[in-house]
Amino acid sequence: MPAIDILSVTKLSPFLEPQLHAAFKLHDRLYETDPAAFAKLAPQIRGIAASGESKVPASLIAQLPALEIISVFGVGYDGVDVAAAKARNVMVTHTPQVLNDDVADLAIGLMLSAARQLPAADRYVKDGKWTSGPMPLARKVSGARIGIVGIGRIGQAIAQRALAFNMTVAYTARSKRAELPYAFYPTPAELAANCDYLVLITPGGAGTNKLINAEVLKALGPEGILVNVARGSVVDQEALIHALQNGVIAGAGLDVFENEPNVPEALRAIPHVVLAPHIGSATRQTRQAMADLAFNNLKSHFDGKPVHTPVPECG
Ligand code: 8YV
Repeated sequence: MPAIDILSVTKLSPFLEPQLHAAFKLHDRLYETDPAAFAKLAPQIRGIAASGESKVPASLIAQLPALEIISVFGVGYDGVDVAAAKARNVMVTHTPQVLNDDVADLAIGLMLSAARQLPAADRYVKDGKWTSGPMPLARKVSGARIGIVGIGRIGQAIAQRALAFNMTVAYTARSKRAELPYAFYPTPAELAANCDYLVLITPGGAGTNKLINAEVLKALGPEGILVNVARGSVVDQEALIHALQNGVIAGAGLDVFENEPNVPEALRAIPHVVLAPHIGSATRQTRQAMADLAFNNLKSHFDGKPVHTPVPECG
């Protein structure tokens, strides 16, 4: 059987790349490095390996007449034009479930870090400032109110952890989930007005673009802290910077940004924000599990078997 040509559209995880190399003929971002070679090869490409941050627009799909499957290494697939893929009968898969714990752990970590000012505390000791007096007092987390924007698999994992901190849990989502024991608010602004920590874990894409705007931040208020482990696109970043600079909200813990990996100097200069470089799923254990799932989706497809985790639109 001739080798199956797969195009990667991202720098692949070291857990995934060797598996793909062993099973397929892998072409790494050829359209960027060698457009002429890509034009020649394009008619043969049968699969795409992408990541959660990858862009797979309709224009790329249109250049690949033999494309059968797009395998995303990540739960989020907002960069993939799923409608264009479906119109061509191209399967799209992702890696749900296996990263729930890691992303939920990081959300709690960022909430604690921003509230208790852990990076500043670390610098305080290392810079020898402790001998001149104590640090300013921080903000309590246990017993406070957490508001979760998006109550899917990861949102529920965050809620579970928050319960262990005796927090009151509320959420907003497209619709109320009757089976969940948490208070539902129909809009992010209403949720923000009724919580101390607003945690974002809703999918990216057009439906949630700049969902968290100046109005929502104002509702969160000067004691409120924003945590984003979703997508940078969910927040109006300019409005957030303005809110942080002017005390509209108290602080933030951010793992995702509008134009990664570029983070504006204005945001980096604010002392009461804690920033992370999109590491929600970045543990060895989880990245291995994601790689196995992303690989097995491709393998099963080309073995003529059903894929393991299609995106809901293709399920
Ligand atoms: C990335 C993510 O996919 O799962 C997601 O949606 O954003 C991440 O897990 C990961 O960083 C690989 O690029």
